Amino acid sequence: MSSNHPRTDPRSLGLELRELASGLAVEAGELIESMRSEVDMAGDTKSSATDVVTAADKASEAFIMERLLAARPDDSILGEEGGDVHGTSGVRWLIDPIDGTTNYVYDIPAYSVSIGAEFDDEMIAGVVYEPKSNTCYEASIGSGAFRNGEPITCNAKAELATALVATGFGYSPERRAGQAEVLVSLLPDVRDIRRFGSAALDLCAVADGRVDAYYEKGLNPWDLAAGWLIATEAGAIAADLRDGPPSPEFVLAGGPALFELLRDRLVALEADRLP
Ligand code: LIP
Repeated sequence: MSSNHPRTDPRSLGLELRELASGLAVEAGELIESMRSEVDMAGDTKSSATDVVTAADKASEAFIMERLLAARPDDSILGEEGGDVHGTSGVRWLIDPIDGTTNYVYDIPAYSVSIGAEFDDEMIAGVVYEPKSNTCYEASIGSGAFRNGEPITCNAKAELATALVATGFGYSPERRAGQAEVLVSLLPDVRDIRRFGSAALDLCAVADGRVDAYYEKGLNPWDLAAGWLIATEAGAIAADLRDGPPSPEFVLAGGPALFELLRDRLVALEADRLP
């Protein structure tokens, strides 16, 4: 990757941005927990009747953006709830103010605040904070992945038959029908499936070995940003099915041996070719 900012060391900048993001993710987590009494089950919806957004999503994103720009006014920011700031520093923040909003609305303890940072288009820092369990996952490029400060590594599983695989489903009925067909074909081949409802936490579960792999089609950049780096810094491979980086087209993450096995199976099922 050729940098537009040659004098900047991504590794040291990553450490600096990780520290900034981890403090903000915890404070944003405290904010959304303080707003629990305001949760409206109906809420507003976005891409479909099941794609909910709450006042807490919006408040969390506004809080994180305000604090990031106060600390680093020349950075760019992309947020799930409309945050869109163009800066000149080469750093771009990707914010999912509540990843797993449906779980937040139903008070199911599997939602997170996800903050990722790119430098010259390369992920260099990521933090995923789960407020219910007060668990903070974080990573910066070349410096490893951590859960509450303890180093984490992915599993080295090398067979499908005993692999515990996480996945998720989109909001459009057409895509969900295709994802269900893939799931029906894959389920007999693996140990079991888990659907936690937060892509960021799915990727962190790969990073600390609580699942062996995770795949999903149709995520947004903010869903992926931080968890992807945390998984790769924990030794996992995270990519699409066609030798490219994770994208809204597809993400598959797992230990190297299992990644190859699952990638071949998902390619055969054309899991990334769904509507
Ligand atoms: C969610 C993702 C999850 C996916 C859900 C939803 P949100 O993000 O984290 O993996 O399966 O459909 O997209 O919308 O809660 O921020």
